Amino acid sequence: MTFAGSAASPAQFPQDGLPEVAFLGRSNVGKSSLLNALGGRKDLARVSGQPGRTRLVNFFRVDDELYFVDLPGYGYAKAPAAEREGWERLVTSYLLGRKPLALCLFLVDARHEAQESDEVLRDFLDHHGLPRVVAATKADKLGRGEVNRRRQELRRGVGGSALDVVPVSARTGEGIDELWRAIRGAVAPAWDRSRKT
Ligand SMILES: Nc1nc2c(ncn2[C@@H]2O[C@H](COP(=O)(O)OP(=O)(O)OP(=O)(O)O)[C@@H](O)[C@H]2O)c(=O)[nH]1
Ligand SMILES: [Mg+2]
Repeated sequence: MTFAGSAASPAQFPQDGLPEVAFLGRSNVGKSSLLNALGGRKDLARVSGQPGRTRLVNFFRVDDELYFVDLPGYGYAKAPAAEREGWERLVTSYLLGRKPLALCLFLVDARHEAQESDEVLRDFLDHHGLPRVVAATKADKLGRGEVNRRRQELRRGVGGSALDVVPVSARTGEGIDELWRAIRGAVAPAWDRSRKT
C-alpha cells in the first residue's frame, strides 16, 4: 500500500478508475488505524491522539487492485462550524458523485451503542443505495463473549442492509483477514465492470 495523494476538492481525486473502498465513521473511531492494518503498514495513514485531524480526502493505493479512501470523521464537536461544513460538503460530494466507489467501510466502536450520527450515516447510505460492511473497531478492548454479543446488537442496529458486521482490532490484527474477504467479495464485481469499460 502506498500513499497516492490528498484531495481538497473532487478535481484532485485519482483518474485511473480503480475501485475504491471508503472509510467512514466518527472522529477517533479508528479509521486511519484500520486502514494501516488492512494495508499491512504500521503508520502510513496518520493516526492521531487528537480527534478530528484527518481533514482532507486521502487516497492509498493497494497494489493495482483498489484505493482505500480515508475520509474526515464526523461528530467532532470542537471543529469550527464553517470548517465542518466544508468537510461535510466534500464527503457528501465524494459519496454521491464518485463512480469508482465500490464499498463503504462503516466503522463503529465495538464498545459503544451506535450514536445518532451513526444512524444518520446508516440512513444516508441506505437511501442512496451505497453498499457497506460494518467494522466494529477496537475489539481488543472487549472479551470474546462480549464481542459476539456486540456483533449481534450491531447487526440489528447499524447493520441493517450491511453485507456484514466484522469485529476488528488494528492492535491485535483480529478480524483483518475476515474483513479483507468481505472487501474482496464486494469489490470483485466493480473490478469486472471497470475492466469491461
Ligand atoms: N485499543 C485500540 N486502540 C485503537 C485501535 N484503533 C485505533 N485505536 C486508537 O484510537 C485513536 C484514534 O485512532 P485513529 O486511527 O486516528 O482514528 P480516526 O478515526 O482515523 O480519527 P480521525 O482521523 O481523527 O477521525 C488512536 O489513539 C488509536 O491508537 C484498536 O484497534 N485498538
Ligand atoms: Mg484518521
